[in-house]
Amino acid sequence: MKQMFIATLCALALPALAVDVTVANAWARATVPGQPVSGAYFDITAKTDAKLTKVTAGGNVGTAEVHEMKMDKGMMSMRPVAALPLPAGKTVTLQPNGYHVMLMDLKGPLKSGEKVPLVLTVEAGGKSQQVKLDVVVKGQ
Ligand SMILES: [Cu+2]
Repeated sequence: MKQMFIATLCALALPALAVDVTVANAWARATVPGQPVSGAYFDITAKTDAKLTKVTAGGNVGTAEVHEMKMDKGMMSMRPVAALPLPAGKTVTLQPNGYHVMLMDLKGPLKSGEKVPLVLTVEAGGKSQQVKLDVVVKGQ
């Protein structure tokens, strides 16, 4: 346990990594009481080839996953993706009916105007970097 703690500190003490990532237009969909899931969306651009490998969320969100929507035998279905590719210089848009961040195990409603903190893990060249942002909750 102690070793793990030290390893974490060392990771944080590393100089800023080369992954240059920009996130814009972040929002999440408001929910009604009792609704267990929602989605978060944003535009993400990496300067070098990278991939989004993990998302964690705070606030009322229990679990967050990167999902993709796909047509499967004529039906739209979604599934978690292990890594979302971020080609160098190309803006990847997470949106309803496309790639999205699934917000699950909600502990309470996401209310319009509130903010949900997200931490994105972006990997490039064997290194990873965390990007923190707040997504604004918007009405249905
Ligand atoms: Cu989903």
